[in-house]
Amino acid sequence: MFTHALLRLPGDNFATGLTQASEGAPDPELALEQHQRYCEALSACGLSLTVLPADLRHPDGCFVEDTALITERGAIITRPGAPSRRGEVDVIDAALKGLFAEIPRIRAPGTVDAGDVCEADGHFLIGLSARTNEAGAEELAGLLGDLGYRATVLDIRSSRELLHLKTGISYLGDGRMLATAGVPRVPALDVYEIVEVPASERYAANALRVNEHVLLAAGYPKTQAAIEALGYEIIALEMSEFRKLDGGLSCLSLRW
Ligand code: CIR
Repeated sequence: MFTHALLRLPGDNFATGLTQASEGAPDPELALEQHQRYCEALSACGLSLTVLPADLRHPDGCFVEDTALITERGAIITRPGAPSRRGEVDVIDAALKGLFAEIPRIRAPGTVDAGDVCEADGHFLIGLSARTNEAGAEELAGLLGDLGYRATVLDIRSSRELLHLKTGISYLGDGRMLATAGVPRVPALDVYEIVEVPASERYAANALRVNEHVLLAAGYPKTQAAIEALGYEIIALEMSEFRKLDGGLSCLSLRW
């Protein structure tokens, strides 16, 4: 059960964030509106929110999920793979201090974007990607091991369309994993009931189970129907401006 979330507002220079998408520049005002709806959805799920102000030094700063991994047993500060995003961690570290006991950090040369980390009931799947390197994945697996968790590393570097592991999979709970065809079907995934996201809707694979609801990007009817058929209640959210910067729905918050 989640009770809290930490978020950061997108700033006026949001459109200068990193992207490989070719969908045009995002509109910062519309991004702010969509962020507001996202905050309302988390509140409707029962979470208390801390919303940090935008920081113009970090146009990607609203994608807070990449900067820390929060588990029931402790938090870990990452070392983002993109050099322009490294400084984002300091304000997140400061915001989490006092809430979690000792907060270790991933150290150089390791890099980890926590968008590459998918937790499924205490088992952590860590994607090796263009952002998360082997040293980072190993260090993270060790830190999770210290907390008593199991971690498995999956290499997604050949799946070019996946920025992060969670671009392609999301754990719905109850043994169910939402997944696109682009994700390598490694043995570690065999234990889950796979809920397929068609290639035409692959952006919808980054969904977020929050307590009794599933937050899903709006405009992906097949994925929405497949999740609803399993009995979940969906809150559909417009994500167009974040999608233009390769940002998924989960990356806009840290939850605990
Ligand atoms: C980036 O390229 O780092 C940002 N524009 C998007 C990060 C999205 N993060 C995520 O999906 N976890």
